[in-house]
Amino acid sequence: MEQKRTAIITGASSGIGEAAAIRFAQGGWNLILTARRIEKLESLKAKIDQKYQQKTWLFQQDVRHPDSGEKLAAWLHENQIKPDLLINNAGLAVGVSPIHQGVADDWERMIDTNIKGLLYVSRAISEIMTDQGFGHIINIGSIAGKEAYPGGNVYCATKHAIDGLTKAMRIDLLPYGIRVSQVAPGAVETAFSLVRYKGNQSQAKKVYDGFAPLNAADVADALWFVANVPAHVNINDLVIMPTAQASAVHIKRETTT
Ligand code: NDP
Ligand code: 8X3
Repeated sequence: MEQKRTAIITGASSGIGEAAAIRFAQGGWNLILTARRIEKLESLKAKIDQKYQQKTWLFQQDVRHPDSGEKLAAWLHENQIKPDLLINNAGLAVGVSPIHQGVADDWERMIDTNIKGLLYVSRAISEIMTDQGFGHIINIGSIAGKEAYPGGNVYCATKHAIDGLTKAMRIDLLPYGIRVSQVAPGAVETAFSLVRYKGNQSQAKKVYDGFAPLNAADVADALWFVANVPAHVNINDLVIMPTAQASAVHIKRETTT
């Protein structure tokens, strides 16, 4: 019988991470799901366990802690789990202030989560992958990592960092046969905008007004594709956009008057 493959998905308690967990469970992969909100992960696991036969483990972590990656690696080691795939998905935008009115705490949350958190987890898991001699890392970038837009400043900078890091990680891990990919979505309707607008529902809702954004399952399907191409193929970079969005700022909205 073919060995089931195992994916680690960070930020699996909501949105794209949650949808990816469901997509990979449906495809028969074992899962290690991480996030800060363990109760959300528990209800997702209950939903997955009811429907699918694979194994799901939960690991509570705040990726901002410098030892977040090492703790996860130690847990994998204790449980003798060899990860085939790491999806670096945990991330957020906070605030839309222009640079001259920026809020240092917002900047720190984004830099600490999106850049440093991804580094801490990747450092530890890529070392496991180089030791075991196989693995694949998919970083969730963004259209914000390809372009800049008004009020996007630090969030865009963090996603540009992921764009650059993905290329650099691919070079460092080339000798070990470890694949490194980026999936970079445009507008996806999740809790993302609610977090960005600090809980303001009406501002968050406006982001998706008048057009059909991506949903989290669309991105999960793209992740599934990137993870399941033949072993000699690597998708370096997959930009996925709503049909109604041509760039970070060009969105075709239907107006209701
Ligand atoms: P959600 O807000 O729905 O999900 C974000 C996830 O990240 C949650 O599971 C959250 O879990 C986790 N997370 C946030 N901070 C931390 C932390 N410090 N430690 C661990 N986990 C954390 O948004 P999305 O699903 O949309 O976002 C997922 C990724 O996709 C992000 O990297 C985002 O930048 C990216 N993206 C989103 C787009 C969009 O339009 N929605 C477009 C392009 C990229 P918890 O709070 O439980 O810790
Ligand atoms: C999220 C998409 O356009 O808000 O990364 O930056 S956008």
